Amino acid sequence: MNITLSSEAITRLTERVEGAQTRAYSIPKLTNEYPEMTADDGYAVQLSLLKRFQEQGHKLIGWKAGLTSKAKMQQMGVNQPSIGFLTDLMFRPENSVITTEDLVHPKVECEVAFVTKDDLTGPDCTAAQVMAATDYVLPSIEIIDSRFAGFKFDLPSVIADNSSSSRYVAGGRPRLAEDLDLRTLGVVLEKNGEIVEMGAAAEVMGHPAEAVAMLVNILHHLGESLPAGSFVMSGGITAAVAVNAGDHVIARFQELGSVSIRFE
Ligand code: OOG
Ligand code: MG
Repeated sequence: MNITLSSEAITRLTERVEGAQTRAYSIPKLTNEYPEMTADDGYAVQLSLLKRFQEQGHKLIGWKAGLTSKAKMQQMGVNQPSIGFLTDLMFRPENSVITTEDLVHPKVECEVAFVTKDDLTGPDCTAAQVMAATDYVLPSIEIIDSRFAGFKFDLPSVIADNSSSSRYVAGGRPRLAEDLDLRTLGVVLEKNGEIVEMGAAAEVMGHPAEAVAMLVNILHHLGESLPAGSFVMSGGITAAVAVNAGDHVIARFQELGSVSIRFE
């Protein structure tokens, strides 16, 4: 790990990100104050945030990979993937209503989610190992919400902000991964009845299981592994779409059914 921040700075930044996440206000990106900050510094803040949430009773449900498709990297101007943690308090049931007052400037993404049945560990985890350890896959919508002003950030800052994680919804029809061709699996994203994005899951690193393998290898770098029973989101297939109060979003996945969510 290439850590340049002092432990005092990590604590300060953890508190700053926690305040912005829990009270929904935007802050300048962290590299304005710490220009030398590295991606590993970002992970040090992210893991300290996770520890804080766990001390408050939040349960770790799994992890998500982010910036795993060209569409997402181009949209955000960051050319490397990142990961973030997912807790029970961030989960929302299918068809439920998400309050935008609790969020800064939410966007939605359609992602293939994996539920694992065996432990996975890096540093050399492969997509084949991920497929073998997968119990089932299911369609999901991630609601991301950068806490940085203008939704603009760089890699160290976005990692510290838990890779913009805020809410996630899963549902549709869970399927065995081996029964599907996860590369050619299509998705259409509709907002208020209009198609706003579409793509195939191969947009995510050629195969979404590659993104999960990469996530496991980053976890190893952080001294962690992925236990059996984890819920993992593999990253937005298309660009993310901004949503406001009153919007209704539905992600229609080939083979996996659809997932929908409303905003108020
Ligand atoms: C970072 C999170 C990206 C994804 O699926 O690519 C992400 C961001 O774009 O704010 O969750
Ligand atoms: Mg995402």
